[in-house]
Amino acid sequence: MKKTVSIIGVPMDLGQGRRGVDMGPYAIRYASVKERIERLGLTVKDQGNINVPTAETHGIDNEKLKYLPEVAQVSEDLASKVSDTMGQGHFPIILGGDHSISIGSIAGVAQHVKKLGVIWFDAHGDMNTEDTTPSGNIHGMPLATCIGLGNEKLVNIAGFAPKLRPENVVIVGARSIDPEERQLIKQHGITCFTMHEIDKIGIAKVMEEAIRIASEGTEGIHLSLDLDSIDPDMCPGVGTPVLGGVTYREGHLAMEMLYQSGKVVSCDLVEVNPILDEHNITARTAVDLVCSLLGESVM
Ligand code: 4U7
Ligand code: MN
Ligand code: MN
Ligand code: MN
Repeated sequence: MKKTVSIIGVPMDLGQGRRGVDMGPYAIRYASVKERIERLGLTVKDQGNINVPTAETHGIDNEKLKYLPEVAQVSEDLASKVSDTMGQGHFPIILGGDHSISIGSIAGVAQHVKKLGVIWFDAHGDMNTEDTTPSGNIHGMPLATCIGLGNEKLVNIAGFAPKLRPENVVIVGARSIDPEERQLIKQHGITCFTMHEIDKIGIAKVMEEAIRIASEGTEGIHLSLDLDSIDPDMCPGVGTPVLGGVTYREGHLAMEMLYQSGKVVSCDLVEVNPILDEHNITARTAVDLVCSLLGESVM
């Protein structure tokens, strides 16, 4: 595990329809993310926030790709910031903001880790494109974008594509996948462990497999943690909650196993919306989970 962690906030809400997720980075900081990680003996540098345009000052030109120019600009800025911190040998933790920010964060990480595996913890597939999206919201498209599908401007962020090979991508916790996403997941050979597999074979076996697949022929793993993967009892403050999610303990065991793998190089914490939350419990759960990812509860 690297000894220095860089925190990068992205107050992004242009990738989805519900206001408030732009305050996610502040909610996670308020939950003492820096102090908690420092207690693990790591050095933490808060790099501040990436500038994100205000929704009210921009119109929507394309109903199938809402705020495309703005999301693309933020993605470019975030990619270079993440790439800088990777270049300094840091472990970046990117605080969202909606999940569209992973387009930029993964573009930054993949410049340094040429063969990158990804574990995508999410209730959703995030595998829509402009041709399949039911909402036009870009936060439903980042995983498709990273494997090279969909709008060219998004696919080519940071000047190269694709960022990921689908054979090293694993979705965990899914329980709300659109019909066309399901087809794309199958067609491109992405592994998807839904809640069905977690219920049936248990989170330990699922994570063992997930880590194996994301590790095969790769130099590192990026964890993209959408807090709506966790059950709404512990994570009610998300824009698109779905019942029947990963429990608090299952989430922790997954993070601990990722820590033990020694393969994780970076992570996103996304979709925390303090306006929809109850006493900041979603941000607090996010901080608890990231501390487990960094080794808090493994002796
Ligand atoms: B999240 C959805 F239609 N699939 O594309 C869409 F159900 O980053 C939801 O995982 C996307 O929170 C959820 O809009 C995106 C919808
Ligand atoms: Mn504009
Ligand atoms: Mn997501
Ligand atoms: Mn989701």
